[in-house]
Amino acid sequence: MTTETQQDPVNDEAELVYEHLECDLEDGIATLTVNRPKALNALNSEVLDELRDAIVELAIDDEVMAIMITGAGDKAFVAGADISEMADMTAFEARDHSHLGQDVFATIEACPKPVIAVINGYALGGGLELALACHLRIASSSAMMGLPEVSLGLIPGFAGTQRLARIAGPGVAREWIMTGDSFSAAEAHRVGVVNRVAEPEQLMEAATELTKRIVSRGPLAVQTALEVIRTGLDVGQAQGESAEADSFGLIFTSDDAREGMLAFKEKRKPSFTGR
Ligand code: DAK
Repeated sequence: MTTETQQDPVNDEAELVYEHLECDLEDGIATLTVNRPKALNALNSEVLDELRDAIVELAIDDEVMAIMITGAGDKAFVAGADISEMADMTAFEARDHSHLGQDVFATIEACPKPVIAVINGYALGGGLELALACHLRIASSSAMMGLPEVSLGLIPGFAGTQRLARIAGPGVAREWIMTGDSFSAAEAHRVGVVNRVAEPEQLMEAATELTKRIVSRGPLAVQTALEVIRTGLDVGQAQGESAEADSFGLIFTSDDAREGMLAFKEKRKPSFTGR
């Protein structure tokens, strides 16, 4: 493990420092940058461990309202799982590695705060699987995406077979996975793999603007909606609707719901507290 704990001289609080991840916080939005530019930000075990630590930490940080994940440099978001690390794995090691990636990405998907993938270049293999685990995806118009594992004689191992089929439908998933082809951001947008596309020089601004809009809404409502959507996708529509009704009732106990409806009646902007 390369993570160490350092003292933040300003806040006098412990903060995590990572070897392959940068973490910045501005206006309640944490930006996590995967930083291995020499390997086009490929995900090795250390990066995966660091990603999980960072998400767990940010999820419980009261100052953090949302998280954006991107890649260092202007060439790649993440060019995949680290092929050099995987090349010599035994079958058992490969299965453990698959479980590691699946577990880290499940942690991202289950994060109660909105997580937005900012795809600034290649998002291939494990890189696209990382983006698919995020709640929203915004891509640079020059980004290329795909699941090229079959070109290496492999299959996606970090839940890409499952998430791509759920996000874009089984037809798209089968085509992308069986051909191993790379697709443009425009094509990814057309089939629903990414939510939005922005020009490269406007990508961070567009992603921040979208994230700020989400952060301005009732935080409890946003978190609850995320959870209900995830639950419904796991258990099916009937149980999902039951979870929705329960959560709808529960959220009426919140100050935010009272404030939101009162502000509407008083024709003013609501002031949410997340309580
Ligand atoms: N892993 C390791 N290194 C990588 C990498 C990767 N995925 N992608 C790029 N690099 C390294 C290159 O080796 C090169 O390093 P040096 O040779 O300079 O030391 C450096 O990054 C720059 O790359 P290039 O020189 O190749 O740059 P180009 O602009 O020419 O090409 C490229 C960019 C993205 C088209 C090309 O690098 C490329 O094709 N990269 C590989 C993309 C790829 O196939 N990605 C999917 C990886 S497979 C599983 C678990 C997980 C998975 C599968 C199974 N189980 C455990 C069962 C997931 C698999 C994958 O993600």
